[in-house]
Amino acid sequence: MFHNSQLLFERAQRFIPGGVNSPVRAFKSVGGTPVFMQRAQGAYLFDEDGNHYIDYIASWGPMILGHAYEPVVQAVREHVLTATSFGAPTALEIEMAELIISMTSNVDLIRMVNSGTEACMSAVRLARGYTGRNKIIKFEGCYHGHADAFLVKAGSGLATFNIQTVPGVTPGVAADTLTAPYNDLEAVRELVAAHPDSIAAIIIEPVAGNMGCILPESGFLEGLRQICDEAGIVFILDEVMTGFRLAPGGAQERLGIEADLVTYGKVIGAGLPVGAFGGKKAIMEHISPLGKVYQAGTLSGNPLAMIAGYTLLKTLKEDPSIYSSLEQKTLYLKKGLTEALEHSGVPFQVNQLGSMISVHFSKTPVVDFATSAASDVELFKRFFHELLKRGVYLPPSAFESWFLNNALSLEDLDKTIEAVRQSLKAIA
Ligand code: HOZ
Repeated sequence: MFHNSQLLFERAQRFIPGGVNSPVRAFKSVGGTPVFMQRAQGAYLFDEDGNHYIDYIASWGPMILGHAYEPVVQAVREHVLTATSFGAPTALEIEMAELIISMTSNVDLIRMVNSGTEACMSAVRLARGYTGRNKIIKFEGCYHGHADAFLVKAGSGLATFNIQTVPGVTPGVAADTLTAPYNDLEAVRELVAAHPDSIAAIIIEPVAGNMGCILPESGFLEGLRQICDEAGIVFILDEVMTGFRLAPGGAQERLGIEADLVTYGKVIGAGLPVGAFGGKKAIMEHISPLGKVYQAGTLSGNPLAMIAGYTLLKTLKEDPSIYSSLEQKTLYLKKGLTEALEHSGVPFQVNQLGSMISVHFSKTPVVDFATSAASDVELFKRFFHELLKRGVYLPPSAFESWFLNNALSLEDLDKTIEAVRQSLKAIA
């Protein structure tokens, strides 16, 4: 079934560390051979062995309307003939910035970068430059990309591979990153009290997607907002996963919360490499060339990435019914999953908001990294492989959110639910 993938993986490992260009893809935590993909269309992935899968990763978020969404493909096709990169300003970058700003209530200025990592790294540098302070607070199990400052008690691949401290991150950098459990306001208050006038920023995924999907408890984000206001701390929402996914205005709109700086990635590039950070003018004006906080990039604002992202975002802005459709599909899946899981008798939790959802095999509610890590990861591995065999592609880790795309049909969801039933029977 995976013959060609196996051959490709063997070959890949000769030239690429671990055979992959991003660790979670290696299937190391679920075992087996990573599936090498050949093409994707709508809700489906097609691999190198002629198998196809219903996709619940959506490239880890970007493909919100499904793969090869025709208007994006068309726009990229047209633009590639004009230039692939100028390294000079273009009118399209203004269109993109105007569109993003029109979709958010509190972004006055926005700077395009090439990835979510770059966006978060730059936002933290800006917060430090703006406040003149060094420390940041992040949350255990949250992942803001692989910049040094974030690789402390991080989620995603670090949770997947149980990497507690990362060689290469200097003790000095790590000491400037303070951590608190997700949903624990009191822990944040204590950190702020213990480090007066030293904390530049609090950065958080407003809905965590890198330890499975974890929702903020009522009042948690509002509490952080208040702490930031009281202590002069820059509040950064990492909307790399949630931006333009939970609502046209992201988690800020969906949850009614406003940050000082926001970071974007994934959906903003429609599958091309894009990130962005933006926010209040008074802070953003400290970025070079207006201010001295330096940040730059040869491919930033790349015309192909801009036209892809612009075309997708415009569709999302003009047709908000996409969000209700996505939510209905996700709720339908949630109901089917819940019934199948209840029937199987395994302990489970299904966390969901909008089109983000995940299953933890656990008796106790999953509200932070400790409760996520306490779930039955061995069972998840078997569940993952049984579903893969049945043509359903989940994230190959218990510590990642699933992302639905709007190309999924009710038939796809029914097939998935049936595959879940059969998989649970097989692993019982
Ligand atoms: N950072 C992604 C998971 N949260 C994984 C990216 C990838 O492997 O493509």
